[in-house]
Amino acid sequence: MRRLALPLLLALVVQTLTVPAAVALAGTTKGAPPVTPEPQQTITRQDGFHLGRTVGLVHGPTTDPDAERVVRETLEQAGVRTVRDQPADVTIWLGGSEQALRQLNVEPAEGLAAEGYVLAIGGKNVVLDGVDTDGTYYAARTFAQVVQGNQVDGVEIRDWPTMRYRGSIEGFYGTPWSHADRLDHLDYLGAHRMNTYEYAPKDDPYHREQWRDPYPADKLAELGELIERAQRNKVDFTFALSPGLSICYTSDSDYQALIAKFESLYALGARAFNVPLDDIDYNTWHCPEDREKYGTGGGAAGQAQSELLNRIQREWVASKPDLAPLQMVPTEYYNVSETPYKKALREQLDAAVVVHWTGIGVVPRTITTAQAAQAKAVFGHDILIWDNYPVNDYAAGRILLADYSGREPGIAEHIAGVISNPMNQAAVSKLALYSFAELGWNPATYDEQASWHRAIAERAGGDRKTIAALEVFADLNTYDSTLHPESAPVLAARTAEFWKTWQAGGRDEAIAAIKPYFTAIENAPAQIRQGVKDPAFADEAKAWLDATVLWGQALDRSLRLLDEVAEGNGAAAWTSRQRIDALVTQAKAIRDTRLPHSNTYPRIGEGVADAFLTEAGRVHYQWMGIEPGRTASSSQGTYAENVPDRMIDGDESTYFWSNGAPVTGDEIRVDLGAPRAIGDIAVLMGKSGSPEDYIHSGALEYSVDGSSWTELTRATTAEVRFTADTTARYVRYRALADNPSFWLVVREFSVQVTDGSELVLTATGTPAPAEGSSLADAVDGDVRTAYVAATTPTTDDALTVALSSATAVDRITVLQSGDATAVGRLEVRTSAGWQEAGRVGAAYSAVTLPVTTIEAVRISWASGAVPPQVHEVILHRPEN
Ligand code: LTM
Repeated sequence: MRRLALPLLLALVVQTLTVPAAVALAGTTKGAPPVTPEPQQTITRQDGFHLGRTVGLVHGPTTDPDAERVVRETLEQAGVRTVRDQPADVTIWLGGSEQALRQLNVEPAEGLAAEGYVLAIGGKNVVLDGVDTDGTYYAARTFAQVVQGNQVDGVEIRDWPTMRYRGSIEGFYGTPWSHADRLDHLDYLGAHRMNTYEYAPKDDPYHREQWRDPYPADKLAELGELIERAQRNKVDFTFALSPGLSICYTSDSDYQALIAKFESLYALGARAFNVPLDDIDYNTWHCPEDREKYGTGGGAAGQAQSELLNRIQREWVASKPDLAPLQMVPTEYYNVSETPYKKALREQLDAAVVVHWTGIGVVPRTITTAQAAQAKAVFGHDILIWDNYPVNDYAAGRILLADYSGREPGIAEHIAGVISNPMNQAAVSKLALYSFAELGWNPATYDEQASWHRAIAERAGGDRKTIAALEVFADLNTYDSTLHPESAPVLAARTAEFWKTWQAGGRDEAIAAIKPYFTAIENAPAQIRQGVKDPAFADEAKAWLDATVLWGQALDRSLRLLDEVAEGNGAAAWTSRQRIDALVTQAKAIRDTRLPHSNTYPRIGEGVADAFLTEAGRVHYQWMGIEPGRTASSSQGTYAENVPDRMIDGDESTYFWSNGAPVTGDEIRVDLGAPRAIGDIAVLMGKSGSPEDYIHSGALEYSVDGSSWTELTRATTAEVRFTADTTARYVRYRALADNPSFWLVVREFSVQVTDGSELVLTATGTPAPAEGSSLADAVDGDVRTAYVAATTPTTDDALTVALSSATAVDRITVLQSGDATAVGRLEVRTSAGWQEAGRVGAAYSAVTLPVTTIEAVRISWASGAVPPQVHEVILHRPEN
């Protein structure tokens, strides 16, 4: 650590590197937001002052026009009306002043790392002393953060970045950012002392598919504007060109096309360049000359790539003294295993070239110091971490608002920097980018949770209510399957507590405890729309905010449903149930405008909010007498719409599809709803097109209680069949090893019930169902689906429900749509024939009868004005 000059007679507090800035400046910057990223060294002084209305601004050796702009804006906001270009009562020394520093007894920035600076405030002087012009700019940025009103507190900040590269790479698939998004993003980077923006949107055709084609004039003009904005923010605009889908490495004309494209950006002012070769098949050549020259395999690909990159570096980059070292993204960017490909890069790629690496796994949960050291060793080049957080192109329907976690600060010893691959939503990505800035600048003090809270506070402009709303909203948008494998952890803890209290009989207490949180969910979007200063945040998050209101309302209504069930008010409960289903349907109809999210609905607390509604629905079902039917689940997330229920729909053309490769312990499960005697089991995995998508080593197991399990068999095949002779409620197939990169498809997971305890209802009758509905919907144990008749009934029409075995029943409930209720006579068939039991004619019709063993139920419709819409015919068994 550098020796600090301590001003005599001033009471100083020297902060250690581990003390957060909020504390470091406490006592002198009351209520001020912390300086971010946290400076390396901060010493508070007692000689703060008011800036007043007039200040002098004097330029020193590392003065900088962008720093001056920031300082002038800051002064204007502080109420300074006149800025003179000579010393005044209060003087700003921009770019250093030996004399002013000496007066303050502060050492200059000289000797600090590149981009470092000293900001000294005291005795009516503000000295912004950059080690270079970038440093002066960062001093100005820090100055902007420490001014409160017209007041500045005395402080000496000595600061420098730990990592060379800090910022972002727009490197995702799907809808690229707009021009306005990018301009705003560059301002954000500059304000947070991040110095890198890499332009690499996979779906800009001129970046990848049509890499040889020059940009049209309008696109080039936009790129020029971006470069200019980047320069104003001290950000290195890094232009990336991805030729790997079609390049012929031995072709001079392809090399010239690449250089011509780079030259067109150089002419606009770009001074950093990257050649990403990720997500290509390096076993495929695009011209016979390459195969002839290089042969086959990873080593051949590494040699071909190295030769291309070396020529760019040596002939083009080296000929232009103002260019940064060339960057590349290797085809093997996601691991550190020794391979012929990496060996070729290590031994043949020019030493100046910087290599990107994503950590182990494309979206790794953690990046450790040891892994970073391995990456450096195996690639043999400077490593720049392309960190796939908070990118959401692989998680359609999700925005990722959790903390930036799992990166060990010690990685800084082995890598040149960390840049974020952000979301398709630029403004929403700032939540995570805030923490990238902190980790890159000062990893020693990086605290992922504290940083996340500060990021939230920044988005909320410090407003308490908006902070609270953002935290509730962020909790519903945490799950990304890797860094954050848990969905909505706060809501999950609260709902778990709810059911614990509920099951212990504390119903009112349980409802009272959770209701305010459900209300907070419903109200959070309005508060966010009003309180988040950046309007782009609410615009981009619109689909998720709209959906959150609806999920909040559904959760709230589910509490009313539970109340109504507890009171035995079946009609009111059915109304609530329909309302909840309508809210969820509405939430699932929402679409974002960007790809890939426009293909699916916004996920809100998935697996937690919906599970609460399902559980409340079960309580309702149980009360009505609907026996818990089968359900299917998976420990993995779902790819697109291929939900686990598709494993048990009896249709082999539909399937569950996981959103990643199963790892040891991952499972698929069928819950029969109650313990039953079971026989034939079949787990049919894989499908044509992805035949390898199955658990390559698994165990078939059953359980009565869901906690202790017994193994039935093990398998390594895509189709697993076994005949059991036991009693079970749950059957699962569990991975015994990590899958070799293949995901999981399950076409069907069937479990035969052999003891007839599963009562099967079969519906027949007229009027015929309308398109899209079926008679079976009236008896499928799911009140959300309905048999909707195509026509109005005549007196000859009836809905008949046959039971798989004669069963004792004491109540029959018929649920119809609240919008259209048909009238009919309810009859039951016993061994003695048909007899009338009552009438249906309302949305909720419950007919109680003496315990009667019945074989079938019939609703004989009266001729009427509306086609019947029967959501469910429910037979209540007395033993339930
Ligand atoms: O990560 C890299 C180097 N390449 C791609 C990215 O373009 C993509 O955004 C992420 C996340 O899906 N995964 C990749 O493999």
